[in-house]
Amino acid sequence: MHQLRLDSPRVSELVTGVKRDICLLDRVDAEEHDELTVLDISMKSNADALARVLARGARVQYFDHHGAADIPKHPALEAHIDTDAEVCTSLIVDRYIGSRYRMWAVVAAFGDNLVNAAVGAAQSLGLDHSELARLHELGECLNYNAYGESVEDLHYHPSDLYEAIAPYKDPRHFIYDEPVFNVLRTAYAEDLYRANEIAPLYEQDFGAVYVLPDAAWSRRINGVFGNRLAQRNSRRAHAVLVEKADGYTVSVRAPMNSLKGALALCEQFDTGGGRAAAAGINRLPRSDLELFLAAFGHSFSGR
Ligand SMILES: [Mn+2]
Repeated sequence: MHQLRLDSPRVSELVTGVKRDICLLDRVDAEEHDELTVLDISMKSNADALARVLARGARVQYFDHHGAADIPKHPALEAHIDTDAEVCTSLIVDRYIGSRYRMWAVVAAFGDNLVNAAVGAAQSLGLDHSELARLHELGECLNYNAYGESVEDLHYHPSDLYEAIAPYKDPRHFIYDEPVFNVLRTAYAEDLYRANEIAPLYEQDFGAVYVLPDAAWSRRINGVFGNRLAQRNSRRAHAVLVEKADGYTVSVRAPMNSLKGALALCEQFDTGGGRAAAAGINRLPRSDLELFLAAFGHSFSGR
């Protein structure tokens, strides 16, 4: 959205939330002639709400990289959907606006753990190694701030974070001029340190499963912790579970060298969804833990 608004500024109402809060269109009370810009939430999860706002006479511009099922044919819907595993929403927007704010697209691609795609997109920018490393770190920090059960778990409300970023055309200036980056970087390092202290619950050559305790830091770090594990061991699949009162939330990362199998695993459970490379289960009952471990083994052992 930052790229789009830099390219064509407009006054709008921002509807956002934590990463798992994906049914954002449900919260939009659209009227005729309203213009909606929808980013990075699956059309599948928002299908009913999308049909509703279109029926009310709103126009919708939709950018996303999640599995879409059926894209409705409607004259007021402009859909930019690309489910390629090496593409994220920021790169779809980059394409749409003619790469005018490529550096921010690179930051976001790093945030989505699409390291190769980010480095590839950065090629034309002529950055040196340390600048690229800084953008990588910024992407991870911004992505890290999206993870939590509710916004209370986060360091910044996502809309406040957007307001902080909004004036900056160049992410390098944001890094040096705003305290946000340092706050997030420090907090991120602390959370990651705690996660790294935890031994896996299940570990095989082909994958490992970790369980983090019921705490705000676990809910913040589990996604990026999963990305870190995936980067450290690219032939392994990883699942990171976070305990909650009645069970677990689950995030699964497919092996980086195949980017496949995460969605197929998670879809076997009622509240599972996501993409082939990175998927999750919103609520895994405690009694289903053994079932999940078995399904994880079946999915990734190659047997
Ligand atoms: Mn995304």
